[in-house]
Order: sequence, then C-alpha cells, then structure tokens
Amino acid sequence: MASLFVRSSATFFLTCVSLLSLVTCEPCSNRSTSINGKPFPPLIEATTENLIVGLELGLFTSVDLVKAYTARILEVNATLHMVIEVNPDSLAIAAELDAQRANGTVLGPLHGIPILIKNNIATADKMDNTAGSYALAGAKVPRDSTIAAKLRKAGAVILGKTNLSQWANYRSFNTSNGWSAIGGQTQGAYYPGQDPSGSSSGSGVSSSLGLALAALGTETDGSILSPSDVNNLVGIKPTVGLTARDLVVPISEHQDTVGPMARTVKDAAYLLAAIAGKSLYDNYTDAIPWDTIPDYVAACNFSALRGKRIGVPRNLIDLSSDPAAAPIVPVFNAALDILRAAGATIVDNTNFTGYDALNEGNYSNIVLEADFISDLPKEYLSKLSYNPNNVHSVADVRNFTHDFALEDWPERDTLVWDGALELGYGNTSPEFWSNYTMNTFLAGEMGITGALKNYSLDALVLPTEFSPNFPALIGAPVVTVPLGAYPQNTTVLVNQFGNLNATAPNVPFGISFMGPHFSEEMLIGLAYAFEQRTMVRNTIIPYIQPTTELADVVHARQQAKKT
Ligand SMILES: *[C@@H]1O[C@H](CO)[C@@H](O)[C@H](O)[C@H]1NC(C)=O
Ligand SMILES: *[C@@H]1O[C@H](CO)[C@@H](O)[C@H](O)[C@H]1NC(C)=O
Ligand SMILES: *[C@@H]1O[C@H](CO)[C@@H](O)[C@H](O)[C@H]1NC(C)=O
Ligand SMILES: *[C@@H]1O[C@H](CO)[C@@H](O)[C@H](O)[C@H]1NC(C)=O
Ligand SMILES: *[C@@H]1O[C@H](CO)[C@@H](O)[C@H](O)[C@H]1NC(C)=O
Ligand SMILES: *[C@@H]1O[C@H](CO)[C@@H](O)[C@H](O)[C@H]1NC(C)=O
Ligand SMILES: *[C@@H]1O[C@H](CO)[C@@H](O)[C@H](O)[C@H]1NC(C)=O
Ligand SMILES: *[C@@H]1O[C@H](CO)[C@@H](O)[C@H](O)[C@H]1NC(C)=O
Ligand SMILES: *[C@@H]1O[C@H](CO)[C@@H](O)[C@H](O)[C@H]1NC(C)=O
Ligand SMILES: *[C@@H]1O[C@H](CO)[C@@H](O)[C@H](O)[C@H]1NC(C)=O
Ligand SMILES: CC(=O)N[C@H]1CO[C@H](CO)[C@@H](O)[C@@H]1O
Ligand SMILES: CC(=O)N[C@H]1CO[C@H](CO)[C@@H](O)[C@@H]1O
Repeated sequence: MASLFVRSSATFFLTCVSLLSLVTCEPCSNRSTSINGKPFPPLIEATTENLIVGLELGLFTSVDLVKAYTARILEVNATLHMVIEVNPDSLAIAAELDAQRANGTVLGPLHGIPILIKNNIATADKMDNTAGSYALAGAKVPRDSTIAAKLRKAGAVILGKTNLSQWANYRSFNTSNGWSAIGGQTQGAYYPGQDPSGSSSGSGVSSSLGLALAALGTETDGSILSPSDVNNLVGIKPTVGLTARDLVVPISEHQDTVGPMARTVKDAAYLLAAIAGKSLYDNYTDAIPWDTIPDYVAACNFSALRGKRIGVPRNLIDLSSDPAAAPIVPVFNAALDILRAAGATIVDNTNFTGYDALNEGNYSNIVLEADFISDLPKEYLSKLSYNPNNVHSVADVRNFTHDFALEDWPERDTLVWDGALELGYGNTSPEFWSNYTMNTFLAGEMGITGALKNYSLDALVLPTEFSPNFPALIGAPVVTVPLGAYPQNTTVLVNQFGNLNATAPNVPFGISFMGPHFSEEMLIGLAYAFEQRTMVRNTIIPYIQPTTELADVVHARQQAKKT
C-alpha cells in the first residue's frame, strides 16, 4: 500500500524538530552526524531551526554549511543533474556572513543558510541565468532580481542555480521534464530514472535530498506543485503578486509566481517570509493587501484545522485524464479522515462546474501564448545589459534554437513557440482579453472562488496531481504537503519522450490546500496541522543519497588546523 500513516521512527522526528531538543535528541543522529560529540540531524532532515541553533552555538559555521552542501551536490550530480551551477562566490559570502554573526549582526533567520534557486531567477553576479538555453548563456542583467536581492538581504547564501525543464517547459511538445540544453536531464531520487516532473525539477530534487536547506521554484501552471508532489516536498505556490517576478525569465505575467520548495512546512514558511513583499519593479505586487506581510512562521499552528470548512472538488479527481494516478485516491480519502479528526468539516463534491468548458475551450493556451509573446521581450530580453546572442523576441529565440545543435532541435521541437507566433497578437489585443475573461470566469466564479462562496468554505483540498490548473488560471495560492508514495507493486511506466520512468514504485505524491488570493497564512496553518499529524515525508526513502554530513566538514577543518 501507499504509505500515509507513520512508521514508528517518525515519532523520533516529531521530537527532533523543536529548537530545544537539538542537543539532547539521540535518535536524530549517530556517530557520522554528531558534531564534536553533540548530536545533530543528518542534512536530509536538518531544518531551518536546527541550522540556526547549530550556527548560534558555534557547532559549525556558514562556511562549513556551504562546503557540506556543495560536497553533497557533487556526490549526486553525475546521476541526477539537478544543479546547473554552483555559485563561485558562495564560500566568500558565507565567510562574510560568519564574520557578521561573530560581530553580533544577524540579518534574519536565514542568516548564513544556503538556498538554491531555479535557473530562471537572475542574479547580478558570476552566475548565468539562462532558463537552460544557450540563447541566454553569458547574458547579463543590470541588477539582482527582487527575489535574489531579498534573499541576500535576509542573509541567505545563494548556493547555486538548479536545472529545470528548459524555458520552464514552454518550448516543446516532444521533450522530457527536467531537461535543458545547458543542464542535461534531471532525474528524481526515489526510483532509478525517475521523472522529476517540472519545470522546477532541479529545485525539487535538490531540496528533497538536502543539497541546500531548501530551494526556490517558479510556477505558471504546476511547476512548483508538481515537482514538489513527486519529490516528497512541501511546495508553496504563492498568489501571483505576493512575490515579485522582475528579472525572472517569464512565461505569463498573469500566472507566473516564485515560491519555496522545502522539506517541511515551517522551512517553506521561513523562505516565503524572506521573499514575499512589494517591489517597485513588479506592479502586480501593488495588489498585496497589507503593509506588513503576515507572520508565515507563526502560522504553523498544530490546531489550525480546528473549525475550518474544507471542500473537495471531486470532479477534478479525473482518473480518465491520468489512469496511473488511481493509487492516490484511497490515500487521499483516508487523509480526509485525518482532517476531520483534527477538527475540520469536510464538504465533499464541491465540484468546479467550469471544468468541462475549460477543457473544451482553448482560452488557457491563448492566454499563455499571448502573454509569452509580449512578456519575454518586454519583461526580460529588453532588460538585459548584455545580450550576446542578440535575442530580442520569441522569433529570435526560436531561430537561435533551430540553429544551435546542442538545443537538440528538431527532435525536441519548438511547437509551443510556433503556436504562439502563429497567434499573431500579444496580451494587449481584444482577442487576448476576451480569452482571459473566459479563462478567469471558468476557473474563478465557475471554479475556486465560486465554490468557496457557494459552500461557505475556508479552503479546498485535492490530490496535488489534480490541483494546479484552476488556481494557476486565476493566480490563487496553493500549498502541497507529502501524502504518500506509489506502492511497491506499481507497474513502471515510461514517459512519452521515452527516457524517464514516469510512474514507478516509491514515487511520492502530495495533497494540496488551496484558498482565496493572499490566503497563504491560513493555508500554511492547514498544511502544517496536516503535516505534523502524518509526517509522511520521513517514511519515503530515496534510492540514492549523498553521504557527506556537516560532521565530516567540521572534523576535516579541525584536523587541518592541527596539522
Ligand atoms: C548514520 O547516519 C548516516 C547518515 O544519515 C547513515 O548513512 C547511516 O546509515 C546511519 N547509521 C546508523 C547506524 O544509523
Ligand atoms: C563589526 O561591527 C562594527 C560595528 O558595527 C563594524 O565597524 C565592523 O566593521 C564589524 N566587523 C566585521 C568583521 O563585520
Ligand atoms: C526505469 O526503470 C527500469 C526498471 O526498474 C530500469 O531498468 C531503467 O533503467 C529505468 N530507467 C532509467 C532511465 O533509469
Ligand atoms: C504596471 O506597469 C505597466 C508598465 O510597466 C503598465 O502597463 C500597467 O498598466 C501597470 N499595471 C498596474 C496595475 O498598475
Ligand atoms: C492556533 O489555532 C487555534 C485554533 O484556531 C487558535 O485557537 C490558537 O489561538 C492558535 N494559536 C496561535 C499561537 O495562534
Ligand atoms: C461531483 O463530481 C463527482 C465526480 O465527478 C460526481 O460523482 C458527483 O455526482 C458530483 N456532484 C455534484 C453535486 O455535482
Ligand atoms: C529566422 O531565420 C530565418 C531563416 O534563416 C530568417 O528568414 C528570418 O529572418 C529569421 N528571423 C528572425 C526574427 O531573425
Ligand atoms: C520525439 O522524441 C523522440 C524521443 O527522442 C523521438 O524518437 C521522436 O522522433 C521525436 N519526434 C519528433 C516528431 O521529432
Ligand atoms: C480567443 O482567441 C481566439 C483566437 O484568436 C479568437 O478567435 C476568439 O474570439 C477569442 N475569444 C474567445 C472568447 O474565444
Ligand atoms: C497492488 O497491490 C494492491 C493491494 O495488495 C492491489 O489492490 C493492486 O491491484 C495491486 N496493483 C497492481 C498493479 O498489481
Ligand atoms: C555529470 C555532471 O554533472 N558532472 C559534474 C558534477 O560536478 C562536477 C564538479 O563541478 C563537474 O566537474 C561535473 O562535470
Ligand atoms: C554543477 C554541475 O553539476 N553542472 C553540470 C550540469 O550538467 C551539465 C551537463 O550535464 C554539466 O556539464 C555540468 O557540469
């Protein structure tokens, strides 16, 4: 059976996550993870709060953390191809942050903690930002993206850039999740050749294996949720506008958003707190309804499910669209009982009546095509301070891709761009607006916002597999949490492109909580209350893991000092 319920060892984890237990909790560690004789959790389990305590107590430094995570990346990259580039400045940045901490300056909870970011979020440093395409290799931006600037301001170390489905999966109909020309083929860690999903594939795999504390992904329709789903992670897909998108390679200004992919809800909350907020460079952030961002970490409340009304849009659990997802349904139904036991009222069959019309119409494709034609040049290519391949439009990028052998064309086609270019208009035309209006009506009034209102609900739940599309179309938030894994007797199915195992035993899946715009604080609470009652993540074990631990790095440093 798929695993939803905890095995006995998970109780150890429950006692390990709290701050005070760090130095007393035996089962969290063994000889290879103890530091100076003090127990410390292995890096695949270590949380933000564990790292904060370790840094504060001087068990290790931020430099040690960078060294340990980098070594872990190098151990598995030849198999999994999840990181495109390690930041050549990461050690120097960590050393500076260590000096600041020693001097009493702590910029915030993430001070000195390494984070990986998807390779479509630009940094004004030595690292490239390419969306995995040689068209953008060597291109330069005039400043950090707001997201990168906020990470630095929060004291995080940007450890490197993760591999992704090229162009955030907006190029080809004949390709594979997690493939980019520059980064190669990302694979998941839960089964040999596992399809890592996408497009934030490398962020998913890296975060899940503890190759950094956590990672950032981006989502237009499913690109945070789906790789979080199959990589055993918590993913927060924020409301469009909660996190700024400037200097993030765009697909659609109406749907793109940046969010955390982490191993626990609380880690994801810490990361969201660091990146959320208004930016002069992205006026969608003007829609943020508060002057002060809610306290997402404090929202992690074990009792948060009590008294909440939660709907199930049952008609979206459509196995005809994905027969292989059948094993998820009984595990999801059992999860509804856990929500009930935690004090929530479950309202089943709060169906989204716009589902069939959305599937039959082509509105969603037209919105993305028109947005991409407008937004790629306007929001990104025209902002470059150095554009070595002179790409200024989707047509230029297509030409480059057709001409550059490593882009793997024509085998991996450019049919998505061909369609967008054929449409013949961008996102200011009347045809765009009539399609956008239909799209948001069917996904909103006939979907999420309608169900929330008509059934007086606080939130909705779905298996994550079926959750991304409606919230994507209206820019609403979703939080996914690990729910289970495919059973051992699952038949292995290969992806359409023929190079990955798309369905296989031990491949994880999650449950999604969705709600109104800017309801992240509530959704984080619901997700946390579910996570703490189930702790499914710890029951699903990767087939491949790096072995370097902080203890090894600290020990090596001490040996070097002696000699
Ligand atoms: C100790 O921890 C390491 C790293 O997590 C693990 O590989 C090893 O199996 C553990 N050993 C024991 C005896 O638990
Ligand atoms: C320590 O703090 C003082 C006062 O803020 C500052 O002048 C000094 O440069 C700092 N040193 C380091 C190593 O950060
Ligand atoms: C997919 O799984 C099969 C069966 O376990 C295995 O033989 C194959 O090597 C895997 N594919 C990849 C790309 O690793
Ligand atoms: C945001 O700025 C763009 C120009 O960059 C402008 O066209 C658009 O109307 C602005 N939107 C809002 C909501 O202010
Ligand atoms: C946690 O949630 C419960 C139930 O909604 C509420 O009564 C309680 O005040 C919350 N605790 C905190 C610390 O916010
Ligand atoms: C909701 O959808 C489910 C699954 O398609 C269906 O069985 C049920 O009858 C629907 N309920 C309502 C109230 O439409
Ligand atoms: C793309 O390439 C074709 C053929 O090489 C050329 O005719 C066309 O002008 C190019 N378009 C752009 C936008 O460079
Ligand atoms: C799609 O990719 C597959 C796998 O590499 C390849 O065999 C096939 O020829 C490609 N299809 C087209 C139409 O190029
Ligand atoms: C959507 O776009 C298509 C293609 O440009 C156009 O024919 C149609 O009128 C637009 N509006 C709607 C509501 O379909
Ligand atoms: C796997 O085992 C379960 C329960 O033992 C059974 O219900 C299911 O049909 C099996 N699936 C396959 C693909 O054999
Ligand atoms: C296959 C692969 O990605 N290998 C890389 C792993 O990391 C080392 C160190 O950066 C590179 O040298 C390999 O090319
Ligand atoms: C850091 C790292 O491992 N980079 C690798 C990413 O994948 C490409 C292509 O496989 C390698 O050339 C890089 O070394």
